[in-house]
Amino acid sequence: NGQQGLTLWLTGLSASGKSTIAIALEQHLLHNGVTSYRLDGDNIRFGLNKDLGFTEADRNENIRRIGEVAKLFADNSTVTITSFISPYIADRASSRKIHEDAGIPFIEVHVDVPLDVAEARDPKGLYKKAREGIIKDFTGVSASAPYEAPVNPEIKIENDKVTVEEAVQIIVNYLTEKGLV
Ligand code: GGZ
Repeated sequence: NGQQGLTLWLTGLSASGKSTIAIALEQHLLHNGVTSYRLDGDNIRFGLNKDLGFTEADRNENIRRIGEVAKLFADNSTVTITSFISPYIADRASSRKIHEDAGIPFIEVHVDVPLDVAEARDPKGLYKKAREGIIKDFTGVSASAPYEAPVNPEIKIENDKVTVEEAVQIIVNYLTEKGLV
């Protein structure tokens, strides 16, 4: 495997479409012979990070551990795709730093939709529960849980304006242009 390992760090609100893009991107890469691995809530928050909730401190630790794990996968020549809200600029910057200190590319991908679009989608009814006060500390809804949008991400996908296939193509085009795949 002569592939250069790297991390594609997806960030965005709940229901912005991160997981859908991550799954389609992983499939695309695997079909093209690129070893890829996806880290998401299903394989991290129910395992390694099952001791963590959604306070600011727990999210900081969630993202810290995910950044370290992503770096290990990428260090083993894998195109690693992380799919977490990762709402804090400082935490994403820390993940970037541990990658860049190891000479591993870190590509921040803002999966951007307006809050009202994410809230209208509400596939799991979580926004509704957050508005009702049943879920506390809900990103974008609760004052305690802001989403700090990336200021200068490598890639920004306006995910209320493109299809999944187009989103994948935007990311693949970036990787190709940079000579990373
Ligand atoms: C945000 C929450 C919360 C709260 C449960 N705030 O849309 P989902 O359901 O499938 O994805 C969300 C996921 C967010 O976990 P992350 O590990 O990505 O968050 S972070 O990066 O901020 O640590 C949502 C669900 O968990 N969920 N409670 N209070 N999202």
